[in-house]
This record gives sequence, C-alpha cells and structure tokens, in this order.
Amino acid sequence: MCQVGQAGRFGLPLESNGMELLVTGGAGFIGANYVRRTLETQPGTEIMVLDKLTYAGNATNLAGVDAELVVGDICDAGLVQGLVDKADAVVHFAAESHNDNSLDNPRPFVDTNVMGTFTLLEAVRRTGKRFHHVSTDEVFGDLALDDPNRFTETTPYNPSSPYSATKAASDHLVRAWVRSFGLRATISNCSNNYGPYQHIEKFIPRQITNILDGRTPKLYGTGLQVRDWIHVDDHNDAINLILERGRLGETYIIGADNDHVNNLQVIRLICTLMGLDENAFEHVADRPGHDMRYAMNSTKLRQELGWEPRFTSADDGMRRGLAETIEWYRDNEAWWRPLKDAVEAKCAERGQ
Ligand code: NAD
Ligand code: TDX
Repeated sequence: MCQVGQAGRFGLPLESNGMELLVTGGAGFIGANYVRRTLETQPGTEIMVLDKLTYAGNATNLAGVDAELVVGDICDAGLVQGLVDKADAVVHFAAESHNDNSLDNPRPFVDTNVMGTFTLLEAVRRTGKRFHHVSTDEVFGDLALDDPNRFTETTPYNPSSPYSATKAASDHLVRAWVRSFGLRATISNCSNNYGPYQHIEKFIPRQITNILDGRTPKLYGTGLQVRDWIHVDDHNDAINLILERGRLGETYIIGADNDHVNNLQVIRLICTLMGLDENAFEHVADRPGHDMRYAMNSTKLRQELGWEPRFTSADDGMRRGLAETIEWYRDNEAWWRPLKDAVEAKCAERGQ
C-alpha cells in the first residue's frame, strides 16, 4: 500500500522542479501564508489558487503575490477537474475551519470538508496527480489535562465537534483512496496555528484586535484548555517537506511542543505584550463540548524528514511569534477593521 516517495519535489524526479501547484483555500489564513512562503523558499514554483472566497477568504491575502487566483468551489467537479489536469500536485487547505460556526450551522462543513474533498480526490484519481491533504489534531478528540500522552499518527480518531468530525471524515476518504485506488497522497495533522492573515474570529487574533479596538479580551470558560500552538510558517515548511520527501500513503503529525501552555497563559501573554495588566480580560460563556487538551508528538516528521520548527518553546519562540503577530495586526488595521463589528456581534449572541 505505502510506496516510498522518490527523492525530488512533490514525489517526482528532481529534474522536474519548477512545477505547477494547485492550492485549494489559498486565500485563507494558512493557505495564503503557504503561497507566500513557498514562492519565497522555492522560487520557480507556479501556483494556481482555487478559493471560493467565503467570509474566511480574502483576495487581498494574495496581494502582490505572483499566483493565479481562480474563484470557485471545490465541490464544482468540472472546474476542479480542469485545474487538476493542469497541475503537477494539489495541496488541499480549503475547508470550513471554525468550531464555533460548526456548532451554529454544521451544513457547510459537511459540504466543503467532506464533499469538497471527495470531489478533489476523484479528479486526482483520474489523473494520478500527487495530493497532499491538510488536516488537524482535532480529529483525535482531546486529552485530559493530566494525561501525559501526545497524539501520534496511530492515535484512534474520536472527533468532538461537527468541524472535527468532517475533517476526520475527509482524512478517512483520503486513506481509502490511497488503499483502494493507489492515490499518491500524504496527510498531515497539525495543531493550532497563529500568525498573520488569521481570521479575527479565532482566539489569538480576536484578542489582539479586541485590545487594539479598546475592547476587553474574552476567555471562554476557565481558560485551562491547552492548544499546542505553532507558527503558521513552521506548519507550511513541514507541508513542503512532506510534499517533497514524505512517503506516499503516510500521515505526519506536525507540532512545535507548546502543549504546556493553556489559554489563560496565552491571553495573559497577549495582554502583557500589548502593555496591559495580565488580568485585563474577562471570562465569557464556555464553548459547548469544548476540547480540553491537544498535544502533538511530531517525532516521525522530525526523524524521517529532518523538520524542526523555528518558533520553538525552548527559546521562548511563542512569545517571539506572538509579538510579531501583534505587530502585523497593528500594522494592518485596514485588513481586519471591516470584519470586527460583525465578528463581535456574532460572539455576543452566543454570550462570548
Ligand atoms: P480559513 O478558514 O482561514 O481558510 C479557509 C479557506 O478555504 C478560505 O479562503 C475559504 O474561502 C476557502 N474555502 C472554504 N470553502 C471553500 C470551498 N467550498 N471551495 C473553495 N474554497 C473554499 O482556514 P485555515 O485556518 O487557513 O485552515 C486551512 C486548513 O488547515 C483547513 O483544512 C483546516 O482544517 C486546516 N488546519 C487549520 C489549523 C488552524 O489552526 N487554523 C490547524 C490545523 C489544520
Ligand atoms: O474568543 C475566544 N476565546 C477563547 O477562549 C475564542 C475564539 C476561542 N477561545 C478558546 C477556545 C479554544 O480552546 O481558545 C482556543 C482556541 O480557539 P480557536 O481559535 O477557535 O481554535 P480551535 O477551536 O482550537 O481550532 C483551531 O485549531 C485547530 C482551528 O480553528 C481549527 O481550524 C484547527 O483545526
């Protein structure tokens, strides 16, 4: 079932560098950072982005970037097939990605995360193209706070929310297409990302923009929940390593060893870095079914492919990464300002 990947880029021979990538969801947070980072670290790569530009996508995330943006839906089989035919490899980020939204209305999550992934897999199956599926730690469910274990590639799936259930379903589809049809695919499961261009509905940018906007930062429940935070560039570098040298059919866990930091500590750090008292936040209603702790064991990725995060916990990398991220939101108010009132109104409806 699992073939050993060849030595060149995207599992193809080395002489075929300068290839064309189809990046789904490339106008969203991680996808746009991926496009930017790939063009910077691997010049000569041609990139086509397929993005529906939902509320979470923004064409300006790709401003000044030498990539083609095709606005469309990954569920549109005809459109997808035409683009897959032109590409050498597909990197699949497109998804509905916010847990709180999936609790309000799960339907778009099933459509995009399950049916959209299915549509891509079928197009890739017809052409034999290389496929990388971007997934999340949440497919494994959560760990208790006192559980010393971390998620590995063999941890059983146990998703909690509609979002994580649809991501789990999409991972299962990819594995089934590998085994049944010999799809040349890899999967990565990464922990919580932070960095520039993240939608302000998410924890870290919501608090940064709350402070910039003179609002009080909002912590769900006790804040004792742990997320294994990773800088978005470290995630994207890992994806490119897997695309180049990962073994076909394999899954790789991506994480930067920040599983000792809880939400309370993160919100206090943001307050402090932004010149407020560390307790200048308020507790708000908790998320129903709130996962307690995520923790990633990325030994396989590190040992097999030599990946190391740049923003490590050892050298206080999270503080450094957060400080840079705060500066980005400070410098890019025009980017987030139009979204702020609507995001806060929606949170207020939920008591958050
Ligand atoms: P995001 O919500 O910021 O961006 C998603 C992008 O997908 C948007 O540009 C949106 O317009 C696009 N999109 C949505 N539905 C589409 C459709 N039907 N057709 C085409 N485009 C569509 O999400 P993100 O945080 O950048 O996450 C990207 C991927 O990484 C997702 O698959 C997510 O599950 C995964 N992931 C995210 C994190 C995280 O911390 N954010 C961690 C691990 C894995
Ligand atoms: O205002 C907030 N206050 C708060 O305390 C928000 C928005 C969140 N939180 C808490 C909930 C979580 O414990 O912060 C933590 C992080 O929340 P989110 O940013 O919503 O991320 P999470 O639900 O952990 O999921 C994220 O990581 C895994 C991404 O959104 C997913 O796409 C990814 O798969």
